[in-house]
Amino acid sequence: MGNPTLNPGKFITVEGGEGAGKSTQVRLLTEALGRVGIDALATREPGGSPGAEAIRRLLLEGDAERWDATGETLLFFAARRDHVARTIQPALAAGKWVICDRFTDSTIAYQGYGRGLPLDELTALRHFAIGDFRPDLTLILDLPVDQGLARAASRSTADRFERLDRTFHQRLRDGFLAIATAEPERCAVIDGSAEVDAVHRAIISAVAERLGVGSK
Ligand code: Z5A
Repeated sequence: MGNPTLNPGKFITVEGGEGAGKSTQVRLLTEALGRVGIDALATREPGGSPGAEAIRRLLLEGDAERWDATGETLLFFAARRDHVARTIQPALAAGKWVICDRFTDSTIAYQGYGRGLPLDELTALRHFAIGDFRPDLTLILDLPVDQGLARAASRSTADRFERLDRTFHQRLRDGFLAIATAEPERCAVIDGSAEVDAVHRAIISAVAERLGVGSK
């Protein structure tokens, strides 16, 4: 799979723990890009293509222990490969920007830092599944674990992942911040604890600074 820098479009991923506000901010960013004349596609993981949406149902439904960490990881990468090949790369090649709610950093954070799989093996699996394909920019929405869990709890019934314990969610937060520290050129950490509009403004600033576009 090719590198996104060879595509005319840009690939932006939005990451973070439970209730970080990713879906909200993906929608707002996509709308803001549209107002400055950028054709942007919002998508999500797991999912984003018919095959990956079918795998999403396998992943999110059922008991917390339905899959072990390795089986779960293979399903996430199978879904991701389909999503990249059938949705993301064709959109980028057509000149669209793609804004994705979660991507490979979620696997590193959840299955690596959270569930304890070796990070080097996840990196090898990433290469097997999607080669060198990477986001142009990753926005990591960071906020205290309790605040995120409170938001997620007020919104819906818990899925398999939200039923995991608080220490798991703290490892996730630490994992996302470690990813950002390791790859500062690709990642921008955004304060996700602020009001929706303030988070959106911080995201627009990061996109403008890193990718050179503004908003109206
Ligand atoms: N997963 C994995 O383990 N490995 C992987 O590789 C991948 C995923 C790709 C996908 O679930 C699960 O799969 C996920 C990780 C795992 N675990 N869980 N759960 P999902 O797609 O169903 O859900 P999610 O991605 O986890 O979404 P979320 O965390 O539940 O929500 P969010 O998208 O970050 O936030 P939101 O829906 O925009 O907002 C949540 C609520 O907070 C909602 O009521 C908003 O109105 C409110 N909100 C949003 N922003 C704010 C602010 N700024 N202030 C106050 N309230 C706010």
